[in-house]
Amino acid sequence: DTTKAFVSSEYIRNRFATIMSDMYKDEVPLYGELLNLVHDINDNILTTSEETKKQLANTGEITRLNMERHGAIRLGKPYELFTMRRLFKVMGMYPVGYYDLAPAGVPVHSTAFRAIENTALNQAPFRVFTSLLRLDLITDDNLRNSVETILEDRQIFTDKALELIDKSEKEGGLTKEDAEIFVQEALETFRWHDTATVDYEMYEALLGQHRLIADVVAFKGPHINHLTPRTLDIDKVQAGMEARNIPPKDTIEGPPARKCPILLRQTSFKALTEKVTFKNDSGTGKTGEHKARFGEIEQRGVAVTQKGLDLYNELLSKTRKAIGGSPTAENASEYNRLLSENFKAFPDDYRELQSEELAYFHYFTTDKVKNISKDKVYTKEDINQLLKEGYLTIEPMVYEDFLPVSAAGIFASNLGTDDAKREYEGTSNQSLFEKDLGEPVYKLMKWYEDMQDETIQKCLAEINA
Ligand code: OOG
Ligand code: NI
Repeated sequence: DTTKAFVSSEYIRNRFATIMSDMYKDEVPLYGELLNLVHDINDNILTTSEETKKQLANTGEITRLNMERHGAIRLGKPYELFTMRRLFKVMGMYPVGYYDLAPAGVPVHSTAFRAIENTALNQAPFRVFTSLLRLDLITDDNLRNSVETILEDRQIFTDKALELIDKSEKEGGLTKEDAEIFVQEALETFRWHDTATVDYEMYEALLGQHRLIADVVAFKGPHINHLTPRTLDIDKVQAGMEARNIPPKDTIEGPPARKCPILLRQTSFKALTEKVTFKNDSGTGKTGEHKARFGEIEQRGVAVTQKGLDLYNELLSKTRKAIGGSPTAENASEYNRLLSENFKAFPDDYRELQSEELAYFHYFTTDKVKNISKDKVYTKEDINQLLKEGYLTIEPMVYEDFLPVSAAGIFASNLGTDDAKREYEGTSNQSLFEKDLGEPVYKLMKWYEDMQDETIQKCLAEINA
């Protein structure tokens, strides 16, 4: 029965990413301009740098570059997180990592939904940074109760989307026809609504607690708050934004510019001020303004090991301490100078990052292995020697995930500076998050470790054959 053939989750994911991007371009035209800028800069780099091109071709990333995108949503209650997990699963996206943003002044904890196989990522790289509001961090009891009541009644998913999630779970996939209905129905959840579900007084009360709380609670659904293309040179995009009248954030989050980029660097354009109509008793509605939606750009570098991440965190917090916390417009250039200075302690050479076990790599055999001496069985212990003698080469493994301090900086720059100064004492609560999610998140480091190991084993098998 050929009519019952299921489409792949990569197909559904790409289809969803495409219609989401189209919707966002329509809703936020500046995002479309940002995409053009990023594509121009990427094309330019690919035509001028053979090395970058070769590296991206070897790891398979070249195919995904221009479709690469992540987005973010903020959810209000456990049911929404639980169901969002099921919705993303239909698209082959799974929760990877746990990010606690409370210490950085944002009352949420988060995960990122994404593909978990390298080939699947290269075919359809779309991912969604997903945060859940932490009601336990709302200090005002009355307000917390109101928030719970408001959220209790809200249903962010359409009936048809829920029906198709069930169907996909029961039957193991969706036909092309169902998949098309599914992505259109799922999209409804991410759409912007210019009418709040609360009256002006409640909106102000929520805002008074935290701008983020107003953004989550006052609306019908978790509107997508940004989409993020990947660039090969974020400094060029930052400079290019001003030239195209796209207002950039003051500083780039993450590590400084390097010869061998590590982890993730991000910047954004400032959130739009949008007209909102509030609910009121007579139904006439009062209008006001809300800031939530923006555009972001990311540049991805090599994934680091736990040792590398510890060093990264140490150098970053040393820099932040020196300027007294998060960078501001006033101290941005001092911050950038200090950051570059401090990061001189982080080796900037792939072979050195490899030998000091600071980063993860894909391993490949070279032509030379044809002539390798076969009088022993090679093991993982021999890897460094094989590299040195030219039997193996490495390519950096791209970091596919997020950084909590950077994420908080992105939140803060689009929420207003007052909120950025706040600190929550609340303890991080991964087990509660996983209970609400309905399953544990995938362990971030293990994912890279396993993938690196896979490429090493493949090389050894080839050499020992
Ligand atoms: C999410 C901010 C985090 C990133 O790229 O680190 C994020 C949000 O503003 O909801 O998207
Ligand atoms: Ni983002």
